[in-house]
Amino acid sequence: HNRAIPPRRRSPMERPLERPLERPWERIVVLTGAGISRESGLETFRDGDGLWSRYAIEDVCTPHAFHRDPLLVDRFYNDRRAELWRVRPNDAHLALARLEHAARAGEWDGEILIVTQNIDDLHERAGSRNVVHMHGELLRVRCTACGATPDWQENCLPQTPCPICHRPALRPDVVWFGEIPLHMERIQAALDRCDRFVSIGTSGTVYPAAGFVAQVRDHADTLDINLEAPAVPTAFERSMVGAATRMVPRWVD
Ligand code: BV8
Repeated sequence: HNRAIPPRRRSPMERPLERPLERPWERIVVLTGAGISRESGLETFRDGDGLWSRYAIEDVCTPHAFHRDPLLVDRFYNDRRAELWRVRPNDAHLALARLEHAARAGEWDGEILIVTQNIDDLHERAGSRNVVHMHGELLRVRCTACGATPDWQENCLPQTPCPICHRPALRPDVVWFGEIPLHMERIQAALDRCDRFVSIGTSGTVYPAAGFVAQVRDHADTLDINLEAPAVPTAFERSMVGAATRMVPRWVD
């Protein structure tokens, strides 16, 4: 049969969600960085007014820093944890949650996994459930004595006792420089099978996250959404330059 060549596979993002897609399953991995939370009021790291303009990485974001001055590090994370009560998800977080909901509701044949470098809970508060925090989470601490990882909403100090073993051995449950990122097997499996890789609000300076696009570009469409145009050509095929709250809903809807 000289069947007509099927139309170019079009992504649900190029087609209104209201029409169910006849195309095969689409797997999307979205990598987010601090830029997606910027318009919610959380600071980024490397922008002019970012965290690294006031703190040195080696003072607050390495295991040695915590060993040398645990109080300084605890206060760095306590301040950022306290910020979470003053902010809420923005239209970019909400658009990604809408996309996941549409997949769960069968409005398009696809699945979306958010791999975030962020330690805030704004994706979850926006309604996303398929979220992996590769650098840990602010709202959890880890006991270096018994290994417990209790949820944690308030301040944590060097003398704060672990709620499980009661020893003063708690640390932020985040991945510092030189430490191994979390959930790497699940992330790698999702990257290996994705059709589309979208990076939102990250400077692409920290590995292994910064290396994901090179791993997928032979088998997935790649898109970078950032407030600024890339300074040098990147490995992304396409980019959308603008604020996440404007660009992400446009991409999703
Ligand atoms: C690892 C967690 C091995 C907690 C963070 C020497 C010794 C040891 C390691 C290394 C070494 N040299 C290199 C390394 C590797 C190192 C690394 O990459 N270093 C860099 C500096 C070169 N990486 C590591 O150590 C990692 N571990 O390699 O272990 C391994 C590897 C693979 C498998 C197994 C083992 C661990 C790194 C994790 C560090 N922890 N944070 C915390 O949050 O405090 S890093 C932190 O910065 C973030 O988590 C994030 O990952 C990183 C980058 O931040 P971004 O999110 O990109 O934010 P940034 O401010 O940089 O950029 C914001 C962007 O948003 C900008 O582009 C801006 O234009 C844009 N933007 C702003 N506003 C908006 C916007 N976009 C859209 N809309 C807006 N409104």
